[in-house]
Amino acid sequence: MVMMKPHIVLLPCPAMGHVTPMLQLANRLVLMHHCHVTFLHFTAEDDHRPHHLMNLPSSVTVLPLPLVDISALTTCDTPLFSRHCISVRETLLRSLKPTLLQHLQQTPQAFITDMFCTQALETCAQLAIPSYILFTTSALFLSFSLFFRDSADKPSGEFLQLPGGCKPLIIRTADLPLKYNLDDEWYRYHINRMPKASGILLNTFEELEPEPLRAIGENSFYKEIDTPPIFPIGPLVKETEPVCGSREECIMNWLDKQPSGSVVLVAFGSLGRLCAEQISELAWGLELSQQRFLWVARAEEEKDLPEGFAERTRGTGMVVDSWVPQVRVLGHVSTGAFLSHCGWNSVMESVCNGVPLIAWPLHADQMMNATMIAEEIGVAMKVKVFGREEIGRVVRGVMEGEEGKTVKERVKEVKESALKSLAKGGSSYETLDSLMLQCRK
Ligand code: BUP
Repeated sequence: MVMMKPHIVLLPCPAMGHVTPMLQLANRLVLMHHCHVTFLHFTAEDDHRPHHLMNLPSSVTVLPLPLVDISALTTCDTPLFSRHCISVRETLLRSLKPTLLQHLQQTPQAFITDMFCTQALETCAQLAIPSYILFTTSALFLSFSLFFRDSADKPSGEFLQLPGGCKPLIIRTADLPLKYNLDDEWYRYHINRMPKASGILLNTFEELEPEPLRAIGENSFYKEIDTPPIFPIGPLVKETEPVCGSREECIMNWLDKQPSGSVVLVAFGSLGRLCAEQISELAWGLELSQQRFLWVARAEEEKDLPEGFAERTRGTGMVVDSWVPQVRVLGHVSTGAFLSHCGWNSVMESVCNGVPLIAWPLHADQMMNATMIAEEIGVAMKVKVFGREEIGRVVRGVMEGEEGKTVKERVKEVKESALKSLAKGGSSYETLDSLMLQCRK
């Protein structure tokens, strides 16, 4: 009997850290789970297919959703995240249903929306399409978000306990987002809408976060607040990445000339910005560590580098302006560690390439990610006190110290379990496969 290919529609939020895992999910659904995929994407110009969509399998249908003008709904005081959320909301309210009605001949078997595009859940209900959410950070952060979704007060005390699986999940209050989760009406809005979905897909895997996953899946607390079933299907990480243009070629050529495992990649994600003092301390810290480095800085940050830094580190360090092919750099034999803000994609990419992390979280989920990967999973060392001595000590510790050896061994083990989980028979592969089987019915 010939089985029909399930048709899955994907909707990523327009931000690099959200589009990347959704693209990877599209690849996996087509290449490994025999699905037909329609990939919606927000665009400023409706006839333009952005560069990052070029690597999708040719069978994927790409549909643009032109972003609507929201100038009448915002003022110059509207925070950036709210502006972003309003623009997504207005576009979805006006364009999603007509776009689906115009382009889809038959009802798809499932619609997977980003965690920050939950307005799509109503459209799916109106069109009788089963809808799922892709949550793009850790299961631990999901459990925290669900637990505190109705709470108005920041918890006091050094630690807080979340309902667990076998044991409670313990979180440091110091690791809560600075702009506390629950102060942010948009974050709370999307988290509160999760029960409307048929399931939540997570960019993590069973072997990496067994306790948080068990907690959300089994603890009665989460059932009582109508948390839908969860599906850990990660890591959703690019397997290859092209080198684009002479600037990137030059970076890769420099890496080719460095000794194996000798370079620390330093990068703070698509949104991370350091202040002048942080730039200066980081530069001094890297010098003190006496390690080779490849530092992704912004043009405006480079002016805050200490005087003479470029001359003193010539040959051993490279500061590059704005962007590197991060996955490719992490996969390069010369890369020995990753000093990172611990955005969840960066964590997953580092782990999948067997590269230990030096954790310097900045905001949002990053503090919780950093503590978990350093203290629970053991693939990172954390910069605990801000300052050049500590940065130098931790960087050197990971690259050369005894503790670094343990972290390096552990990250190789976790890399193996990540690869296993994605292969046929592995936990993430089978979870996604059985979800697709369920969708076919
Ligand atoms: Br910087 C940089 N090249 O030079 P995260 C980042 N990236 O490919 P964020 C590059 O951006 P959220 C660079 O590989 C990763 O896929 C990197 O995502 C890529 O952090 C992505 O790590 C960054 O999740 O997103 O950007 O802060 O706020 O969603 O955590």
